[in-house]
Amino acid sequence: MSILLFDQTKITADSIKYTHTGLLLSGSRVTVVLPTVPRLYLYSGWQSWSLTTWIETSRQVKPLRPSIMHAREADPVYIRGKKPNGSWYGAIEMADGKVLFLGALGLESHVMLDNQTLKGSYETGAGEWLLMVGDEMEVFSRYAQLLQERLGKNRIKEPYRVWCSWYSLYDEIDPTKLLKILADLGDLPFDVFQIDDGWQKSTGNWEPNAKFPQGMQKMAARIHETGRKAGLWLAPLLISPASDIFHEHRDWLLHDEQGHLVKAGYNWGDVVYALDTTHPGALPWLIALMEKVRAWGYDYVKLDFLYAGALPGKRHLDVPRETAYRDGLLKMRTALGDAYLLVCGSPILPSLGLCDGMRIGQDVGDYWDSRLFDDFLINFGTPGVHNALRNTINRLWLQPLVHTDPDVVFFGSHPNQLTPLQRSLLQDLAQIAGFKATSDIPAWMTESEQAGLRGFLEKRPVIQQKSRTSFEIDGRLVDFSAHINMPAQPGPFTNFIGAVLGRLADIPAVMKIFDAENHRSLKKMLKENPI
Ligand code: 9PG
Repeated sequence: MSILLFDQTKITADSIKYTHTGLLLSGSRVTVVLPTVPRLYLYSGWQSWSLTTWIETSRQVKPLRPSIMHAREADPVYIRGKKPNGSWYGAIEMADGKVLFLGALGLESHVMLDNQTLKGSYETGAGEWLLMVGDEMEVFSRYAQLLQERLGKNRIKEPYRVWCSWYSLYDEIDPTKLLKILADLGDLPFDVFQIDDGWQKSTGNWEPNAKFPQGMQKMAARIHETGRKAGLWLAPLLISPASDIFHEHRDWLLHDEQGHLVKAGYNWGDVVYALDTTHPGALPWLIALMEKVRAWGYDYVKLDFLYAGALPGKRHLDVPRETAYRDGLLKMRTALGDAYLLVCGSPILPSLGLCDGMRIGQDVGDYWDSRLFDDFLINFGTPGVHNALRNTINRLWLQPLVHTDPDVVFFGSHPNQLTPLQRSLLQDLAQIAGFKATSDIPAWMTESEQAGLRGFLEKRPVIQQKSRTSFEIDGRLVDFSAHINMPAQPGPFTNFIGAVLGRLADIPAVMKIFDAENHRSLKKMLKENPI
C-alpha cells in the first residue's frame, strides 16, 4: 500500500501503521519517495569498525581499498554499492534540520538512498521498519526503545574501568611485563585488568603459547589477588591456517556457494577464515572454549572479530547470516555465564541484548589519522583516533542498550603521537560514552599524568547532549564537529596512485612486509621504553 506523508513524501510498504511516534511499516521492500534529493545521508556501518557518519550525498561512493580488507571493515555484500547506503537504518537531514529516519527492527536488512528514494530491504523474508521524522535525538531514542523490545539490552548496570594490554604492548605480551604493570597500577581504580591478543598459540588454537608456560589460570589468579576482574581477549569465530581446526575440521568453516572457503579478512600475516556457527561440530567446540576460559577464572571476556560469524556464505543449516551469528553469540554468552561480555568487530544490531559492552568504533592507536588510508585508500575503517571519534559520536544513541566502548584513552604523552588536544578529545568522549579504558603504562608516565588518569577514572561527570556533536560535561561545552569531519575526496591523481597502492596491498606478500616492518618498530619502541 502507499500513502502520502506531508503531502509530498510517498511511502510504499506491505502495511503501514500509525503510532504516536512515527509509522511502523512492514515489508521485504519499503520505499519513501522524498520531495527533493537530500544533501546529507547517515551511513550506518555494519560492524564496530565500519564507517558510520553523516556524509554529503554528492560525494562519490567507492569501495575501500585494498579489497583484501573488505570482509574485515565493511559488509562485503554491499561493498560495491554506488549509492549512499548502510546496515539496518539510514537517515537524511531535512531543510529545517529535522531528520527523516528509516530503520529496520529486524536483522539482515539494509537501507539505501537512490536519488530521491529511500529504499529499505530485507535479504530474506519481510520485516518491520520504523519511519519517523523529528529531532535526531528523539528519533534515535525511539529506535533504541523499539530495538530493546525486540532484541533486549545489556544485563550489567555499570560499565567497568578497564586496563587493556593492546594499545601499548600490542601482541608483545608476556607474564613478566603484565605482572610488572599490574603491580605498578597500585591502587589506581581499575575494575578489570584485561589481557589482549598475544597469549594464544594461534587464531583458532586458544591455548597459551610458549610465553605463558604457567598457563592462563595462573594469570587470572594473580589479577584477582589485586581485587580486580580478570579479562581475556579471544577471536573465537576466526580460524587461521596455522590452527589445527583449519586442517582437521575444514567442514566447520564457512564456504561459499561454489564450495570455496570464505575469506574473513587478513590479519597477523595471514588470510583468516570464519567458523560456521551452525555446524554441529563447531558449536560444541565454541561452547567448550567459553567454558574453558571461565574455568581458567576470567570474568571479563572481550570477543573480537565477531563479524566473521555473519559473513555471507553457505552454512551447514540454511539460516540467514545475521541470525546464524546471533544464535552462535547466544550460545557463547550462555556458556560465559555471569562474566562481563564485551563484543568487538561485531555487527551492531545482531549483537544487541546478548552483550554487556560493545566497541562502536575503530581502534584508536596512538596517532590521529593516516594519509595513506584516508587519501589514497579511501579507507576509514582502520585504526586512528580521528576515525574512532567519528564512528563513536554517531553511535552514542546505542547507550540505552549497551555500554558503548569508544576504545582506550591515553594520558601518557610518551611514546605517543597525539597532541594534548587530541588526547583530551578522546578522554572527553570516554566520559560521554561512559566506558573508560586505557593501555597506559605507569612506568611511561609522569606523576602528573598518573594523577590525570586517576582523576579521570574517579570522576563521574554529568553529561548532557546538546546537539549531534556537542555535549556538556559537568557544564563544560565540548563540540566534536570540527574533529569528526570526513577528509576531502581525493583528486584524480591521488585516486590513481591509490588504486595502484590498493592493488599492491592486495598481494599477501606485500602485506606481510608491512606487518614485519610494524613489528620491527614495535619491538624497537618497547626496547627504548622499558616497562
Ligand atoms: C587485537 C586487536 C585489539 C583491538 C581490536 C582488534 O589489522 N587491522 O586493521 C586491525 C583492525 C582492528 C584490530 C586489529 C587489527 O583490532 O579492535 O582492540 O583487540 O584486535 O588483535
